[in-house]
Amino acid sequence: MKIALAGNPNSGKTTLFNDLTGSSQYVGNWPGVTVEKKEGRLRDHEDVTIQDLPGIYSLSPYSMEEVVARQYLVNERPDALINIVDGTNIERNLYLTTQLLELDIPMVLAINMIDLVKKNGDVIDIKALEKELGCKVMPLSALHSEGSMEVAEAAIQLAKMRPSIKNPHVFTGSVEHAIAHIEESIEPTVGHAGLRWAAVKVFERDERAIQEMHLDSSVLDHVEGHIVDCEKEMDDDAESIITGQRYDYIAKVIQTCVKKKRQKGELSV
Ligand code: GDP
Ligand code: K
Ligand code: MG
Repeated sequence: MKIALAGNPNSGKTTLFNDLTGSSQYVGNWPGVTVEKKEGRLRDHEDVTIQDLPGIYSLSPYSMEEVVARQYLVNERPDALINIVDGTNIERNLYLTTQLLELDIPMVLAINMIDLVKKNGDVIDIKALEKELGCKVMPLSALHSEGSMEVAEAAIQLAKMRPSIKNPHVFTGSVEHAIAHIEESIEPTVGHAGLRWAAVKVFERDERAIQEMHLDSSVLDHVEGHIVDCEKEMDDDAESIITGQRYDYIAKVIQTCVKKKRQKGELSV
């Protein structure tokens, strides 16, 4: 069984990876690029490999790290994902989370640095986050080895049960409408696994991702009509629509699930 570790830089990926694998690590490079590839065996689990992915902020192909991570996730489809986020910086970290959820790979969202979150007096409502995002959410303090094995065990369980991720409605009606049309058009070629991920990429006109889907030009021409309609309605370009709505969605989730202790000097309203 293969479990991949994904997260922003400095979210604690290396700390968690070391905690989970101990000394059973193999370090190399991803094929063709000088991005480090680390793999290890999960402690006390002969049959579970932990695959460390490069630290990334999104699955857009703007850096070699992002390309490596998304090619691995899309093509290899690990049995489960641990998405580690920095709990003290959760709003920024959730951008990647919304993209990972679209892949429909069983996923545990591990809210790391929970020791610091508590020390700051902030409260993250784990259950509310689970409800909003539709995936398993767990607190973690990788540095203190609190919750690491629990997160890994939860990922193993999900890999065995393979529950389908119920994607939250991240986008507005007209965007979801276009995405639904795209899903229908590309499913015969792309298949069911990661269909929503692929549809969003087609909507964004992500050339590299589209190239790898090997879609017929007639399919692309057909969906282009839906994309243009949506852009006209929203008076914005498709890629900006997706990015902007992800941020809006995350802001709403944070408002519901995170209570920040007021800073000194801040007015209560
Ligand atoms: P990576 O870039 O995602 O691999 O992050 P690292 O594992 O290198 O961690 C970044 C920094 O956060 C390091 O200084 C870690 O010691 C620290 N760190 C990681 N996990 C925790 C945690 O649970 N609590 C605290 N307080 N610090 C942590
Ligand atoms: K680091
Ligand atoms: Mg690291």
